[in-house]
This record gives sequence, structure tokens and C-alpha cells, in this order.
Amino acid sequence: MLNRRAFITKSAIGVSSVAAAQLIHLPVFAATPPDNTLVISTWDFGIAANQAAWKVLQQGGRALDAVETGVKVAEEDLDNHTVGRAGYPDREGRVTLDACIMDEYGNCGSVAALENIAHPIAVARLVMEKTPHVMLVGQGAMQFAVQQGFKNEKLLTPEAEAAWKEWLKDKTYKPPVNIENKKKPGSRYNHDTIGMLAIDSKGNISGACSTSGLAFKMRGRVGDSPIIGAGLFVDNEVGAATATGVGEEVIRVAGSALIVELMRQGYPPKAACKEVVERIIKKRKDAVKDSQVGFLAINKKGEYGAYAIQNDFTFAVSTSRKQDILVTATSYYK
Ligand code: SD4
Repeated sequence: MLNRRAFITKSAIGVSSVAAAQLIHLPVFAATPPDNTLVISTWDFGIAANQAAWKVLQQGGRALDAVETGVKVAEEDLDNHTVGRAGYPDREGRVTLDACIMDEYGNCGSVAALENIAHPIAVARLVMEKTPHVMLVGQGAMQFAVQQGFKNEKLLTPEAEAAWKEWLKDKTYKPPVNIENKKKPGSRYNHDTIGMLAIDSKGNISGACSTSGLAFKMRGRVGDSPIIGAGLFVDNEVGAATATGVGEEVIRVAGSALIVELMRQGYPPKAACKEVVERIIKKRKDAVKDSQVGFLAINKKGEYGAYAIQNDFTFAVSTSRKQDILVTATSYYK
């Protein structure tokens, strides 16, 4: 005669162990869903931003709240001259900020060329939640922010102003080449836009992106960062992507939306990022040989990946297994 253990083992060969347990009236527990909780963001300062976002996720918070909270850390960082307060100004000395946010329902909000408001990502979220529109720009965006209670304040710091005055001496501006300050010794590219993607404990995905754009840009210039589909895209069924680098190149290929569509077709995140970088290079090899574009992507399974044109694109990763990890993305040029 079979004892109970042998019965379950033998039965499990022919039927599932759940069915076997039901046969002998053992309680059946639903399989625990995989823990895909994840936050990932661009560049070294993504570590500090991730830490703030991770706290929200750990408390069971929504990915949307996590990405807004994380991105605000970069917007407040006075050492970061291409996001939020202390961002480098345009050619006329005005700090103009771009940001967008997208949630698991496909809701999105965006601001571009926003002046005097320190947290463009929070304004983008309110555009999403409180207006019938997706994008507000310039004066209208500022007016909306002030109506919503944001402080109208000067964002140009003495350091950023000094850098601009230095730039004014010869006014060299070559749009395809990043001319931001070389903060890291040895680094030719110091892009600091923050793009952040997260999956919460319910498995829902959101993303956010914030920047002051390319330093000393033309007045009125807007890059990819506030453009849904270019600097950021989220599809809760598939995954999400975000971009950093020369926005014009990202817009030309609808970079983030394209990465998500490639993942829908089965590409893993890194392969999808690589495919889009290679498309940029195929069409614009000469134009981008000295420019940086980096993409980050996550899929619904909690897998992540990145790929860049140039070799110094770092990103920060936090999962329930590991925290504060800084990874250097694989790149087309070594
Ligand atoms: C832009 N993509 O305005 C932004 C700049 C950037 O790292 O990412 N810098 O084009």
C-alpha cells in the first residue's frame, strides 16, 4: 500500500501536484507571483533617485508615485546641471525645463520650456491628472503651475550663470555634439537627464523623465525628454523605455515607443535598445559619431537592459535582490 508521501510523489508524475493535493484534500495555496519590483534610472545620480523611489515601492506604493519621487531628487540636485534647479540655461541665460510622466493606464502628462518652476515632473503629473491635455509649454505651463500652487522662483544658480557667461565668450554651439560641462574627468559626454522606469508590487509600470535640455540651446528648443514616445514610453502590457542624450536623434526614430514595440515583438530589453541605437547609426553615422544617445528599457517580467552610442552611459538599478547597483551600458563605440 502507498503511504501519503509516496502517493503524492507518484501521483505528481501523472497529474499536477496541485491536483494531487486536491485529491487527498490538502490545502491548495496559489503560487506566489514573481517579485518583479524594480526601479531603474539613468546616470550615476540615479543611485540617489532610485533610493527615494525604492522607499515608495517598498511601502507598497504605486510605480507612478515612485518615479515622481525619484526624479524630484535629481531635480533638486544642485550639482546636476541638466535637470531642474541649477540646470544650465539656454543661449539667452534662461533655464527652461522639460519633463514628462506616464502611468500604467497609458495616462501621460508633459511640460516643455517651463521656466521658474523647480519641479517640472510634478507639474507634468498635474497636467496628466487635472487637465484634458497631455502637454503644456512655455508661459502656459508656468501659468498652470502657479495656479496649482508651485512657487515661481529663479532657477539659475551662480554656478550655472558663470558657466553660461563663460560660454558667451566664444558662443561655440554645435548642435549634434554635446557641449555640457565635462564634470567627470576623462568623460567626453556629461549628459545628466534623468529617465526613470519602475514596476511596483502589483506589477504595474510607470516612467518619468526630466531635463533642462542641452546646455546653451537655442531659445525655444525642445528635445525628446518631454515627448511621449521619444524620451519616454510605457505600455503596461509590455514594458517601458526612456532615453538620454541628444534629443533630436531620439525624436527622429521615436526611440522609446519603438523600443516598447520591439519588446512586444519579443526582443529582450537590451536587444530592443541596441536595435534602435543601430537604426540611428545606420541613418546618421557621421552626424552621431561624437554624440551620445542612451536608452534604458524594462519589460513586464522585470528584466532590464540598456544600450548607448558612446561608452560612458551608466544607469542605476534597484530590485528586491540588489540595491544601489551602477551599471555601465554596452555601447556601439567602445
Ligand atoms: C535633450 N535628451 O534635451 C535631452 C538631453 C539629455 O542627457 O538627455 N541630456 O535632448
